[in-house]
Amino acid sequence: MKQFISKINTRMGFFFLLVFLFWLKTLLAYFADFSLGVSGIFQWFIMLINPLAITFLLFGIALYAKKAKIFYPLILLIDIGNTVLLYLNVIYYREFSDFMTINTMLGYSKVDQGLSGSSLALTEPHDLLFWLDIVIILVLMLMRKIKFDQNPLPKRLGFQVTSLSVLLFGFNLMFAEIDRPQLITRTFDRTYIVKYLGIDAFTVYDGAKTEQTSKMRSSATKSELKSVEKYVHGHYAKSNKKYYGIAKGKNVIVIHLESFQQFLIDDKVEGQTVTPFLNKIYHSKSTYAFSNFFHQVGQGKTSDAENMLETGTFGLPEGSLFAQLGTNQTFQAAPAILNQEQGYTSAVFHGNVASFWNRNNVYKNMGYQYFFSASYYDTSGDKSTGYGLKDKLLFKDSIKYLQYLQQPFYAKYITVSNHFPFDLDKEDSSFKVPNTGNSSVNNYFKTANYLDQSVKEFFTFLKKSGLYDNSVIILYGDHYGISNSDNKDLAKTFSQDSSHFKSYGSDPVDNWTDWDNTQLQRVPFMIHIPGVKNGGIQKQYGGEIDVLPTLLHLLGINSKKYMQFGTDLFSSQHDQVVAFRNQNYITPNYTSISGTVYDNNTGQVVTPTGSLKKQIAKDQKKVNKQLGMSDSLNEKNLLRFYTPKGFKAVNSQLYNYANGLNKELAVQKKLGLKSTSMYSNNRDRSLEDLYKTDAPEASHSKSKNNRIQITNPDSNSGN
Ligand code: GP9
Ligand code: MN
Repeated sequence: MKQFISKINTRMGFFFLLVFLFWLKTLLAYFADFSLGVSGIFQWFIMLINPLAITFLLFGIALYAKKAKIFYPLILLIDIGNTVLLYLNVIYYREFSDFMTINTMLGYSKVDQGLSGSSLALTEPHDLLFWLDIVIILVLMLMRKIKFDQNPLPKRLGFQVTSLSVLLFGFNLMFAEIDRPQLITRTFDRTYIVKYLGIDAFTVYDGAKTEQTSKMRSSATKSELKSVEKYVHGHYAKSNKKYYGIAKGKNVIVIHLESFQQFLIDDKVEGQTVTPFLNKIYHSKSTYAFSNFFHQVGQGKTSDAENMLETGTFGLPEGSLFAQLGTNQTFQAAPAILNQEQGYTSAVFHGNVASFWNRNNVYKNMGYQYFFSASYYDTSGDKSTGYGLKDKLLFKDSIKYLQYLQQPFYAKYITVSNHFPFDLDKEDSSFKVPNTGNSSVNNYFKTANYLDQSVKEFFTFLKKSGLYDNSVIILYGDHYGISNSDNKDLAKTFSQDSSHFKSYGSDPVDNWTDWDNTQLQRVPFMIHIPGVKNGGIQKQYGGEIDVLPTLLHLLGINSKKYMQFGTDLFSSQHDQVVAFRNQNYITPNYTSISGTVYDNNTGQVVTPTGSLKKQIAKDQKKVNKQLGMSDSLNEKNLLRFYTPKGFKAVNSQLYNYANGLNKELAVQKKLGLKSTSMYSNNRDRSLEDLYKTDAPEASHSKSKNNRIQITNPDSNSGN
């Protein structure tokens, strides 16, 4: 003990003591207050070390102080400051199941109300431990048990500790990237940043992002809006009379087919049809199915696809718009447009946590009335995979909420089971997978088949319940499942269905090119309108950016006054130059990849001359302009300067996604006989029993363990 006292009576001893105690209280917060969803030894190891690097770095600043009367107060101030940040996050997390952003701290957040008086009511007995060490040390100092060590430390020591902490942080980042690739570039959930890098790193990261965003926004001017307006109106494609309003007043059900690529449609492997039901929908006379439709996502992946379909604007050049800008972004999105133009109710059904991709905040800014995320379902035990509730259960368990939605409604289902690395429990599928030597490629076919089965079960319910007849069902793939680096392994399956893959040539595996990679970026886009007889395969080239103007025109809403960067796919003026987020592009005739041009008829590289050269340059200029204008609008949040005629800006404060069921029931009760919910139309009887599934988990009772960490940022107001 004596030895310990003498040690902490040296500056280095005191330094290590404070670092150790701060590390301990951070772990206390990790274990007692945050739900970081840690699984596996490696994640535990990363979580245990992640407070160290920045604590050494911050506390190490005091080591540069020569005088004791500077060193001690400084290191204590740093300790107190860091403890305040940690403790504020603990309280904030108890209220919002989320971490405090700089904007929230500064009270700039449009959505997060920030800490309120009632937050203090959220204190807990163990909170004392966050402050006890500081109090004890101050008392011991006052009692001169801990004395100031007047001996200055060697100058280089401060520098050594700083370099050590930078090195340590480098390792921490490397371990994090190993376990969760693209953690920083694809910040899909703040919880992951804290789990892998700690609260301090999260706050610094968020600060840098906020600074970057506010710089861009503060310099934004109305004139920049003018040039975007000019571009959008010049690019607008007039609707096609033949299709305008044909789905007016129908419910809109959007089914997001996770990581589902077009090549799966009609594909056979190991003698099995991979997606028999979706093939049937694809070829149905009631479906407008697009065979040359491409995803246009960037690093935001699903969230980029959602952004394009909901707003008609692209994702960001880097990172995710939802995660980076979503909390304070002005949106003029489908839920609000359909509600204001035609009184639609709106809801999202998704089996993952509400905070993933910052959806909880983004949907409020979009005007979504309901968000039934993971906390609304039993996701325990084998009912979920890493990304949330299995698709068959999502569709089935959603009925208890769907049946109370007032019609017409705009409802989106975001499936997750067909997600990299395409794991599925044995009990869920007996599909025979090919052997390409690449397990994620092999399993992709199994999860795609599982998704196909789950959509089939849902359609069966739609028909039985009668919802089918007064709905338009949109099905789309959000982005590739198989990445370019695995495409050669995928190509090994092409010979099993060579006619289906004839455009890839006789020996695709050995002659694989970037052109082949680009052709595989097609995703399904199907507009299924029961009762329509003139459906069929649509060959016009297009992408996710074109969906919203296409849908609005089908519903009889003119999209001209809205800032959207795509064009109606049915319009004779539709723009068939499809931009990819990285400025590559494809047209019916050519594919341009980093300036190399391929002829789509042959798949071969061409050297453009004369008029072709001009055309290629013109198309590239067009692509860069389209992306540039969208980025200007989003990065500078220019929609805050623009209100479409008759459109009322969304007030996100009006939305809270807790208690969704009670809210539906309250609306239904208030409307009484005027209620248009399925339940009311079914003479106030539930339709849940109509739903049939062969999901083995459906009969499994709730279990303690859970593959996803359930949080609902709005839950403290009850769910
Ligand atoms: C997460 C899910 C998948 O909730 O939507 O997102 P992704 O990883 O595909 O972007
Ligand atoms: Mn996705």
